[in-house]
Amino acid sequence: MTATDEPLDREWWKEAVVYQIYPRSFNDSDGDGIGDIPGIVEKVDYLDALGVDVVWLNPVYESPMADNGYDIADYQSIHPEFGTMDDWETLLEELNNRDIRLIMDLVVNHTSDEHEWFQRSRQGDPEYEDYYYWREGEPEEPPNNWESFFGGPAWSWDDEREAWYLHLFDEKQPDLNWRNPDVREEIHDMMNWWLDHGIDGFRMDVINLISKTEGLPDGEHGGGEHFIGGPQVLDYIGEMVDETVADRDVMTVGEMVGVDAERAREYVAEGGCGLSMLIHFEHMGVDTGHDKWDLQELDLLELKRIIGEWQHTLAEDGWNCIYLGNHDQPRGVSRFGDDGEYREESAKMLATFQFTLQGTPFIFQGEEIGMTNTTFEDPEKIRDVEAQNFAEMSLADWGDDYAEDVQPILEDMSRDNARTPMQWDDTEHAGFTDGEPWIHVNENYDEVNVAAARADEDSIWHYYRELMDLREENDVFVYGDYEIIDREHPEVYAYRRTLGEEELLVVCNFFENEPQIEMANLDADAELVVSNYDVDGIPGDKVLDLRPYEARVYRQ
Ligand code: TEU
Repeated sequence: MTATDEPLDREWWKEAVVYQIYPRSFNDSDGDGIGDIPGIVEKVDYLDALGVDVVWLNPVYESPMADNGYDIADYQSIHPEFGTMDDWETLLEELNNRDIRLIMDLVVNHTSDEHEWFQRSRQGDPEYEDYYYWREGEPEEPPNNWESFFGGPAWSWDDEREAWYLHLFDEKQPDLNWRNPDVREEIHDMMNWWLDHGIDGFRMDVINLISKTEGLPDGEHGGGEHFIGGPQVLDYIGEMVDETVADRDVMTVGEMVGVDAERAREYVAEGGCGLSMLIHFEHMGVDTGHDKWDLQELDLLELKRIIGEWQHTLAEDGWNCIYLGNHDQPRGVSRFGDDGEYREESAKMLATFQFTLQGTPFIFQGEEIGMTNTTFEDPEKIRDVEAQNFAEMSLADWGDDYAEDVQPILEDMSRDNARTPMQWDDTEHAGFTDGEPWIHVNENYDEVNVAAARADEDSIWHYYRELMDLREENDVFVYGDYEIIDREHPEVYAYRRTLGEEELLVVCNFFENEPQIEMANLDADAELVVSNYDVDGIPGDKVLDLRPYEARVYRQ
């Protein structure tokens, strides 16, 4: 149903809603405390009831789990903790039976150091010696000053090969040498193998890091200018697209650090290297200072600036991915909303925001019930390698006190916040496992859980359902143009979406205050299609009085 005569550039993945599953923490079927694929199969009816169209599965491949599966030891097998290839086939089938598609995580900037390629490479096997970045030298002096995303130098010394190898992440995640055509070919083959198994695309981990400046020179700021969007990145991705997905009707989502909207066009716009959309990090910086651990007050005007830039730059061609949280970020409601008194209202406001922007919404598991950040009063609770490194560095290098300096920061920003088990009900361990969960369950599970949310018609869960129905039934939600209203308003984010004659007016109060906003273009008889509060009629002067975290969508 469209209100315009111009043909829309329709794609199924533009109209879809993606649901991200972090398998370790979703549902455990065998009592070992770790979520698994049969556990997900048990919940496909849940996904169907929620109404999502695509599942993005975080890595389930063979892995020593130094970075929870982002360190892959075999791309074409399933880690026994998660199940078997047969289990995976069953999952795909059960999802497809419910018209839900499946995209897999593709992690090819690096492998695990336990991957056979690296094992052979460190032994100097002529076929594999060039699969990674190796540099001769002295064990005391790394080849350059690049820094790992997880802290510390991006190089480790290997005693076996007696040389340095590059790892932009953990030392157990050596970077693949994409200059080597054999590496690229192996990766294309592996991708085609998965595609031939019937998947609907990939989410591509840090895919704009795969090209490094020739000679690996020293850099400023940890060397990022030599590996973020490196010299051959467009060629490598373009070739990969040509060799794998180009003739298939699938979606490709590139995860890219350090990319802005203009640069994004090179990847997702007409004439670019052919990806569907990308996960960028720009709006993840609107509440942080010099680094991710430095949490500050949300800068709403900055959020408007960034979102606006992406909405406009990719409006004509290209496409946005809209997310407020994932397995690498703290919980959206704790970070951008309020996880106390206004948890429900603010979670609904954030959902309204997410579902009314132009782009494909990505829901991270638990968001649909307003799951929150957790507590780390005991350092033993830390599971994530990045958080562990941060805590170690703070305590050892800077002499910080755990309870005073480290704990509050982890509670705001640790990736573990997103990784606590999915809260299914109010039974022990939130119904996630019969065993001991690998990571602690958030204490609020007796109140915040799926069973309670589904039983309550006013819940966040039902609100998500409503938004998904609206998006499905009204093209303007998906394809409408975006235009900001009252850009300088410090508390309210309001905008208009238009498609032909159809128009939506969206108003989101991002704070606990009770601000006013004048909506001059709001018709007296506009229809309120969704809101997180009961709303009276439209006042004659068009000045709306908003309550804490209030969100409204009008159609006219
Ligand atoms: O994340 C990329 C990435 O840049 C993050 O590591 C980010 O720097 C960090 O999480 C901010 O806290 C991807 C995966 O999503 C992440 O889980 C992996 O750890 C990482 O790549 C390495 O594969």
